[in-house]
Amino acid sequence: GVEVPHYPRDLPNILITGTPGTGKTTTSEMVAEATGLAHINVSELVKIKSLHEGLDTEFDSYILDEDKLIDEMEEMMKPGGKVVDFHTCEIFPERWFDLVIVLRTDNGVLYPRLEARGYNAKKINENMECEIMQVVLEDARESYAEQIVIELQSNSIDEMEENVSRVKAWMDQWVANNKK
Ligand code: DAT
Repeated sequence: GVEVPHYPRDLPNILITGTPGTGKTTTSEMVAEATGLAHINVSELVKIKSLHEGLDTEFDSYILDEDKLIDEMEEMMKPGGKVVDFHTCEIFPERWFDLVIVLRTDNGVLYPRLEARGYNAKKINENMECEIMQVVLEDARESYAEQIVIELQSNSIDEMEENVSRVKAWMDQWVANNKK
């Protein structure tokens, strides 16, 4: 059969995804702090490296150049040890990730977070609908092995701290299981 290239990793790669405002960046920074993994904020990377085809003025967001983004990230992902933060999960190669966290936030909590960001009404509505329809969770379940996709509630600071502890515990276990 065809041999699929596989790059063994000394450390895992974790994807933290979810609708904008669910707490990906804050949680990822805390996970990086707690575990020593390197945080890759994909939205920032897209902006800094111009991995886009300009601005979608209607939604006030960048039109992603997926091929450029994947090329840019491939070498970073190979050795492992990354916590990747992005609102879209189905564009990445499945083999990159050992754990996929989908953050979830209740409507009444998410709405004011999006408002506080100064998003326009169209962008708020788009993101609220995304969360209500569980778009990211369903995309994650379609794109990755069932057992690596974990849904976590992110409504409060307590929940966020609990989520960070869970990811840290998961990582310690991964490292113990993968010791050479
Ligand atoms: P994202 O990266 O998913 O867009 P963020 O980390 O920038 O989200 O968080 C958006 C805002 O909401 C920010 O002001 C921090 C706050 N926040 C996020 N998760 C939270 C939580 N679980 N409890 C309280 N506040 C939270």
